[in-house]
Amino acid sequence: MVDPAMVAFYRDNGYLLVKGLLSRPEAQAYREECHAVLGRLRATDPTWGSARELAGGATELRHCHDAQFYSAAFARILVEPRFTDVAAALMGTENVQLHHTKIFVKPAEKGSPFPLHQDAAHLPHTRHTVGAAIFHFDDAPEEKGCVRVVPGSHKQGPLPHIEEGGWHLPPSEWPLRAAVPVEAEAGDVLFFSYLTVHGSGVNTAAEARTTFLVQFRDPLDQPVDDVHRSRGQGMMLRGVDPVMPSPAA
Ligand SMILES: O=C(O)CCC(=O)C(=O)O
Repeated sequence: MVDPAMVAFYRDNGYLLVKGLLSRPEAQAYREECHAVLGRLRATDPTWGSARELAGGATELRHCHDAQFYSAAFARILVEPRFTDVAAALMGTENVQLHHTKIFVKPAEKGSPFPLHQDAAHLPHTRHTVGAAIFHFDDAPEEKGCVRVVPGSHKQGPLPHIEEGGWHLPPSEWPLRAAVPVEAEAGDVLFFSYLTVHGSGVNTAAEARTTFLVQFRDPLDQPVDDVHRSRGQGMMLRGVDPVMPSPAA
C-alpha cells in the first residue's frame, strides 16, 4: 500500500524519491550486474552532442538498452511489486506496462551530463501517463551528477525542444543549475513523469554513478508516433493489458 501523501507529492511536484526501495545489499548486487553486462557489451557512447558543450570538455557515458535481455536479474526487478505498486499508484491505474529500460554508468571524474529536457519530447503519448523510475545502485550525491528536476514543470505540458544535439530544452531558458538536485543513496528509486523537466550534471567524483532506468505507462496510453521502439515494449509489469491486441503472426 503506497502512502497517499507520496502520491499527492508526485501529483504536485512531478517526481518522488522513494528511499530504500531496495536494500543496500540488493543495490550492490545490481551494481555488479550492471558493470558485468556493460563489460560484455561492445557499447557505443550515447552522450548527447549538447551535453559535450554543457560539460565544456570530453565526457563519457556507458549504457545498455533492454538490459533484461542480457541478464535475468533485470527481468526480476521489472515485476518486483515494491516497484510496480508505486508505479501503479503514481499513475492512478492497476496496470503497468513497460516502455523501455536502460542501464547508465557515468564513469568517475568524467561522467556525461544531460541537458534539461522532458522525456515526452522523445516518446510522446496520447494520455501523458508515462513515467520513469531510476534505480540507484550506488550513492548519487550532487558531485556524482545526480538527477536534477524542476518541481511542478510537468504542469506546463509538452514544451518545444531543440532537435540538434539530442532533443533538449534551450539552455538559455532552462539552465541546468535552475533544477533541483535530487541526491540519492544506493537502493533509492526516483520516479518522475515524462513531462517533468529534468537533466543531470557531470560526475566529477572518484566513483562511477550506476543506475537502471525503467520507463513505464498505462497500457491504455498509446504512442503518438512510431518514434521509440524497444525489444521489450508492451510487456506487462503489473495487472493486465485491457486492450489485448491481435496475437503476433
Ligand atoms: O540518468 C541521468 O542522469 C539522466 C537520464 C535522463 O535524463 C534520461 O534518460 O532521459
